[in-house]
Amino acid sequence: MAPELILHGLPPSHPCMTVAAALEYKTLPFERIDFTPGEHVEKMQEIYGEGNSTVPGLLVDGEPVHGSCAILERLETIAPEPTLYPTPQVREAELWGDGELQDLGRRLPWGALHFRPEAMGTYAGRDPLDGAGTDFAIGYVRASWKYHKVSAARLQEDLAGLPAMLAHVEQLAQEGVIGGEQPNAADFQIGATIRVLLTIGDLRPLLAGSAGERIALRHFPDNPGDVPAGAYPAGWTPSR
Ligand SMILES: N[C@@H](CCC(=O)N[C@@H](CS)C(=O)NCC(=O)O)C(=O)O
Repeated sequence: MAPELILHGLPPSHPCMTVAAALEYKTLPFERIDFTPGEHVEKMQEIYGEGNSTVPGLLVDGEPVHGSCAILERLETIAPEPTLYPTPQVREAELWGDGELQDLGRRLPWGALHFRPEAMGTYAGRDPLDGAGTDFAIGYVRASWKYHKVSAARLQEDLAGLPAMLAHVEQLAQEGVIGGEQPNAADFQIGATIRVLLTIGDLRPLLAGSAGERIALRHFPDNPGDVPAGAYPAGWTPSR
């Protein structure tokens, strides 16, 4: 009998998208509980232990498993087929996606929203914010820059480093590690981050036609968020 699975998340979280996609791929029924940003810190630590304040977390028959990679590994023991780890290279690519690429899915959208705060409403699936909403968003984005350690200097560096990251994704696809007919842990991990990057209009030309874009849209066709092109300062977005 399948264990009871409860996924704890935050609504706009790409590692939560990764876990939800893996659960669905393995056709494991689960309940999802989304916390309100802010309250999640205390609630997650209550369930997953001191220091484990980030999402996702998964309760497996009440046993806490914290972090997207640990959760996917655990899912593999619950339901070995279809496998998430067909080769050791997939695990390596998944860990790269978690350790190197994933942070860009936080810093680049928050970075863009500083310049287009009215677009924050689109990440909740709504229209761009009105004046009062934008006032709120300006404060929220400022706090998020601090929390996620975004600075203009770091944003510029992240953007400059993006082509190399995307080249690695392309190489993984060429080697057949990701982007195959059967999805795997690395597809779900890398694809979720690229899907978030696709919400940023400035980055869409860079991603157009890439393996990352194809993988992201295949596994995460509908994802809210749209920051219109022209958000980042001129000359910061790398060209193809
Ligand atoms: N690499 C970890 C990172 C998790 C992570 O940083 N999650 C973000 C959401 S995308 C989060 O919980 N942010 C709120 C916070 O850091 O308190 C994983 O994949 O589980």
